[in-house]
Amino acid sequence: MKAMTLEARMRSLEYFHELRLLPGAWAVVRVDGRGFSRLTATGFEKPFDDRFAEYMRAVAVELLKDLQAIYAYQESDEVSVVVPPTWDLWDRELEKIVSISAAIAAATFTHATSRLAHFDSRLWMAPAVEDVIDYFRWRQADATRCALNGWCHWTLVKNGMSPGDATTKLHRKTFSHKNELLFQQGINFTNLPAWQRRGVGVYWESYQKEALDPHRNTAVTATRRRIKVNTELPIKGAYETFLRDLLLDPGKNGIRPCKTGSSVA
Ligand SMILES: Nc1nc2c(ncn2[C@@H]2O[C@H](COP(=O)(O)OP(=O)(O)OP(=O)(O)O)[C@@H](O)[C@H]2O)c(=O)[nH]1
Ligand SMILES: [Mg+2]
Repeated sequence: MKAMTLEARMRSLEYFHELRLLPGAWAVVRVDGRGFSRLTATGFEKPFDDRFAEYMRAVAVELLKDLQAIYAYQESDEVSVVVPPTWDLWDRELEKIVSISAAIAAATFTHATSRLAHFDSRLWMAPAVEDVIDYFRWRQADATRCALNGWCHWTLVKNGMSPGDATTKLHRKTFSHKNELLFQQGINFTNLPAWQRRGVGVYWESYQKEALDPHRNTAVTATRRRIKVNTELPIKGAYETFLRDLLLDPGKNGIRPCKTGSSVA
């Protein structure tokens, strides 16, 4: 049998390079800060820090643009970005998607903070848009759960309890128990900023802009699009409707995935 060329043999050992997103599947890529418990231990407010949130939103914006995605959702140290079944960037190669998304997140966060940050990245796939809606309902529920837990934990610690004792006190406690605990400390969970409890959505929106028609020298109204960073996301049925509209008809009102480098007015 004829020996493989060195080129063919080496290429064949790039074993996972053939893996691609399944045809016709929706895909979500989720990046998550690596060891961010340590990274955020000093220099950031607990449980929530406005600057940290800004940096993570910058990560979401970059991923939305670069991956030509429909929607990016950020909570805590993670960002989920959804691409439609027709998406064909990088020939749908799995290795490209996870490595480049992690690199974009790490570069954006590091550039914003001057702290060396790494992200991991993973892929989720499903055949139906309703699965994608469930995915984002799942992440939003996680945001709410983590926000309540974080607020309880750090309120107890700020009031003198050791972190270990605070963890023990909160272990296996119900949602309403934790709400009540916070309330007794003078904090009404439902009055805390929506972005902390619900996470943040990033997507394209259209808007009308006054412009000058240089040929006729008259004022005209042009439709432009820009990135919307929504810190007041709806919840439950309203969030599902919002997502369904966005996912099924991203072209409506000019909201559509953007080619990298195209103009953002
Ligand atoms: N101080 C502060 N910490 C935050 C903020 N947002 C997220 N974090 C922290 O980021 C961490 C995210 O949790 P994880 O992703 O589970 O923990 P991790 O240390 O990053 O671990 P791996 O992801 O497994 O590498 C938690 O410790 C959060 O408290 C914030 O606004 N302020
Ligand atoms: Mg993390």
